[in-house]
Amino acid sequence: MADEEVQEEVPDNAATRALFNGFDKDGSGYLEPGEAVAALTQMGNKVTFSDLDTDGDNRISFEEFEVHDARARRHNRCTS
Ligand SMILES: [Ca+2]
Repeated sequence: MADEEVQEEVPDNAATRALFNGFDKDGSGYLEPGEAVAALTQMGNKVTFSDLDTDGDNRISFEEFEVHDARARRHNRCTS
């Protein structure tokens, strides 16, 4: 039987983390270019891989993804 885990306060970025993990098919913690295609498509192709890959290492870290996602959320709030 699993120990009951203490539920810490859910961080604000939990939804972003879940989204990121959904795209990170191999669980590497990064979105490789092939995985990022699905993410970019879902974002409506308004951004390119290089828009997200701000440090140019050819993969999207959660931090890079989160920055963009936060920006997209702000944008959605403004336009809805
Ligand atoms: Ca990167």
